[in-house]
Amino acid sequence: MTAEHERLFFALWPTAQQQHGWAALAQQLLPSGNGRRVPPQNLHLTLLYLGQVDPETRRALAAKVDAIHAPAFELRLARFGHWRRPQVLWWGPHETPPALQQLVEALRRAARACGLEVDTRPYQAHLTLARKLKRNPGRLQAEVQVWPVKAFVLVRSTLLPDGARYEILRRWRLG
Ligand code: 3AM
Repeated sequence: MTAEHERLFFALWPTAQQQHGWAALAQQLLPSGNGRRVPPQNLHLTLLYLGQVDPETRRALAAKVDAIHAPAFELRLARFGHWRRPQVLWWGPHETPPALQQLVEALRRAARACGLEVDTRPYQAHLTLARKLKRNPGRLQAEVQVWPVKAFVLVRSTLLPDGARYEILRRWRLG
């Protein structure tokens, strides 16, 4: 790895208004002291984590992604989940919309074609609300949020002492 490598991932990025509303909801649902809530500006739904990518691979990947034609879709954030091992509280749909599943598969194929090692596990759509939970938050409920998804983004992640900083590098429209 060289200094030119960047830590990248593809994601669905909510509007600032959605991010603030959802962060406020997480604050209501999760008592302080149980984990670290994701700050509003960092809330996102990961499509594909790429890891460290060099500039040439990034260019080749962007060209492949330019050729993906995928429809817009609606995502219904309807259930909360707690993963014990990564100590994460997440929000997601009951079922992954087929258009989202196909988009993730197309991104995985594009990344693999560029020589990147990608997750082969079944895709599980989730928006992480809090990390490092000390205990199971129990059953949580909120009004279903319908998220009209019209684009996806490529994001650079920089790990800083007080958490991750995310920068959107590119955006692709859906539909
Ligand atoms: O959307 P979530 O929070 O699930 O956990 C990281 C975050 O996912 C994940 O990539 C997303 C954007 O940072 N991530 C970080 N390191 C990872 C790794 N080595 C990873 N996912 C898979 N493998």
